[in-house]
Amino acid sequence: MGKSYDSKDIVVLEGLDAVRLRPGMYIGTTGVKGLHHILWEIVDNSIDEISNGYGNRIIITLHKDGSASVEDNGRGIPVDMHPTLKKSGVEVVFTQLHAGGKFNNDNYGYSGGLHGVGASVTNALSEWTKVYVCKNKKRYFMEFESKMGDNGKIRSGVPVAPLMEIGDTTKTGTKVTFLPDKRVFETVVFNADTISKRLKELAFLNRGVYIEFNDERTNQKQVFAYEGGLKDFAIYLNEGKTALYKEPVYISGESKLIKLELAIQHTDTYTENMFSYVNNIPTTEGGTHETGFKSALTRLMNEIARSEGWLKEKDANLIGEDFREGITAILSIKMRNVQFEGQTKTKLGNPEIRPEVENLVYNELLKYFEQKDKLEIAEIIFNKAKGAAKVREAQRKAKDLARQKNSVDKYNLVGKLSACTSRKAELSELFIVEGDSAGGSAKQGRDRTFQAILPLKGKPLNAEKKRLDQVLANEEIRTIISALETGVGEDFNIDNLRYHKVIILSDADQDGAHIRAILLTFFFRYMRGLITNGNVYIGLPPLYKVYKKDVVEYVYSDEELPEAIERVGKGYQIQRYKGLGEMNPEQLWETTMEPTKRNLIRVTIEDAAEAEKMVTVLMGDNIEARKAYISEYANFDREDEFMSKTFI
Ligand code: TSJ
Repeated sequence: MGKSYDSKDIVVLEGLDAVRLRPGMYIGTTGVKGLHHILWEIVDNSIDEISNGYGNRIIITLHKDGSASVEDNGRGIPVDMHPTLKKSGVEVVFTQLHAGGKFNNDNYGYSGGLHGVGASVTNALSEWTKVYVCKNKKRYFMEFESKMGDNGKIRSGVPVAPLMEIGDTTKTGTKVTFLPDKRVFETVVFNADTISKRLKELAFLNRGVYIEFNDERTNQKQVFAYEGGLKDFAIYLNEGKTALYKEPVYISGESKLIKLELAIQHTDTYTENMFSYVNNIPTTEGGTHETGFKSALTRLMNEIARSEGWLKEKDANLIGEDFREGITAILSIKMRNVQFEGQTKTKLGNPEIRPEVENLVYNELLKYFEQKDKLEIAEIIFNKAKGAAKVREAQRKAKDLARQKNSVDKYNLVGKLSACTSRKAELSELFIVEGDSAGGSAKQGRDRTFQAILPLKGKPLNAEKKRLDQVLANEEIRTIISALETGVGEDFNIDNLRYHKVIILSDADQDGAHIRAILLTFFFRYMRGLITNGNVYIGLPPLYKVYKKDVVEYVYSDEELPEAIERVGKGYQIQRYKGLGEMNPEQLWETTMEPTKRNLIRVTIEDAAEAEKMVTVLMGDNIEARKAYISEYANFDREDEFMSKTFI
């Protein structure tokens, strides 16, 4: 061994020592994940060799002593001397720390060149590494070890001896065995399930590769080999589901920057199963390649649908999600200079890849569907998407309505509705009271345990001839809807009624009658169940108060007035109420709200229909009908015929 060898060696060794000093920098963690990482560093090299077209089999073996072997039938790691480093290719691969060899930044190319990436990291974190190469009709061997140096520090991955020729062979290939260092890892026990799962994935991703997995600890052997590659992957992922077409769609292609493969198969399910890979690494967070694929699929499918007449001119394009309902898609690209982003560094960030993938997928997929009998697959996919679009549209409508209802629920009520304390709907009453001042008296006079008060400011709008959304837009109406909790229109559900008595309390004048009519019209049209179920009442305030000292009688109609005067007797006084607002809270309670004394009229469906007719005429566009109605029913008072005379 010459001096120059030694001095160069020191530089290299310092490099590997850095790996042992900060393993996290190179393998992320020294936990069980890091342990497997150093295995994958080796496996990846074999996969690379094979996906470049050299060899077709890999054998992974876990030995009883805790070591692991990876063997392939590729060309074998170069054994010739590196002209400047004056070392064999094998030694360079295992002792030279690759520049930028940081964790999860596997920037190696996909077609030849930078083999051996990561092998030095595995070597640095192993107690020993043994390398066998079959090449040039010869067998070669080299061994490395990490052992205590004179300075008391461990020297990592030091060659035990230079590469040696140890025999003859007709085969080619590489076999690497390494023992993960107990002084580095928290655990040195490989997990067969983890390895088996990843090997299976690698076998799907690399069509034609034969991967054998031997666990000598348990004497278990598994073989993964898929002639169909990604196609088989899609079929495997869709096992147990009903595929909408038997053969997965499969395309592959190459551009300046990437090599690409894609398999898709739709099932009768509704979720999107997208799996993407860059250089065999899963990109679970997606990235620019996925985006490119999705754009291509959406654009192409819409274009085919138009040219085939599946989408008519008046039809809107379907959206991406429609075409991906029930899809199982596997996208695998190979590229250089990968930039990973995202929370877990599993998202492809390279912006230049998006158009590259989009164009490739668009062109290849177009070619695919142009083949004999393949257009019907496009049609199946389109029909599935059309179903998705229909559901999407229906859901949007339902959501809009729910949102509207929701806003009705939350809107306006603060400070307006004075709720009652009881949650028992059968016992609860809602007074809809005309005017703020009467509303105020009602709030003070009520029995708050079961009586809720909702004052109405102005006239609520005319419910006639208005579409539901316009009706809902009215503040007063929204307040009523939200207070009742039944929903409105198609959503009306009497079971959710919050108050079993809904009592309209308006003045005994024309305006009051009008407000009643409008409210009844609204209930008639949009909450009819409220009326047919007998929950709507008209509250009757007294017309007169006849009194003398401590004798008081309230009179609710002109007919009753003479009898009342007689009962009170000589020296009586009469007060005529013009509106609810003239009564103080106690009087309102006593005359109109107190259940044993008040007069309520239960509104019948005929009453409501009549009210609607009146409102229709009075507030509609037909001026002639309006005039005729007014001249016939000029006097609006409580005797209006839309009210039944049923007192309760
Ligand atoms: F990780 C590793 F480097 F230690 C490793 C590499 C481990 C294993 C199990 C296999 C391999 C490996 C490397 N398999 N095949 C190769 N091939 C090459 O390194 C190679 C062979 C020939 C040529 C050439 O240009 O002739 C180039 C390369 C990179």
